[in-house]
Amino acid sequence: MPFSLSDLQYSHNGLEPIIGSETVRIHHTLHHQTYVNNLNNATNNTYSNSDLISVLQNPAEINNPAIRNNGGGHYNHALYWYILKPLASNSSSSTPTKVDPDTDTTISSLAVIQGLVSQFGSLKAVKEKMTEEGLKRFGSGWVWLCVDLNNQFSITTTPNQDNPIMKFPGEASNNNLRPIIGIDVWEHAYYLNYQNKRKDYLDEIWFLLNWQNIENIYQNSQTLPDELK
Ligand code: MN3
Repeated sequence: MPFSLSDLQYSHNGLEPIIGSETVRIHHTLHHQTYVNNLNNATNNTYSNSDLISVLQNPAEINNPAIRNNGGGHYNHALYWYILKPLASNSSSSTPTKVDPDTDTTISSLAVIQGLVSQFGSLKAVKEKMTEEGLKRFGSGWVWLCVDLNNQFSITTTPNQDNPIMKFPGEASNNNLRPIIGIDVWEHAYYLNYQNKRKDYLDEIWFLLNWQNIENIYQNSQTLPDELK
């Protein structure tokens, strides 16, 4: 079976009010689907989702711009959908509640939370650094929270649909960075809700993070989100 688009684990309106239904629908069924289709065309339908990491780490494949752009697009978006979730609904109100992860006792025992707090001091400090980096990324790209082989975290950005997994021709190593959070800062990810206000989008998406799924990636020696297995 060639590369394929996985279903979302929530409905198109599941990320409201932070990311609207129309944005999720267009982003998933049109943008992400197009990366998948173009990646299959560029690789003659010879690979499936479980091959994606090895394709991204094969310099001979990444040397082809169609594979670099669409392979990155497929992986990046699969991770993005996986690490987001709907806001918790409040039983006493129909309005979902935004919970500050720094005060959320349901996630405080997760290894990823304890590691981040140990290295950065608080999750707020992680958020501020990711927001700062996301604002510095000129044009389209992604901001990443990665972990290395020594369980050290780092925050970085890449242009277009590149990501820290890719191994480029002539590159000795990709530093073995494994993304555990990827935030899309292309305008198509936020324009309908936030127009030019990328900072507001970066501030708000923090409340949508699915820390249990981020923990799954952090604890797993693999890089692939469950959706791609
Ligand atoms: Mn996108």
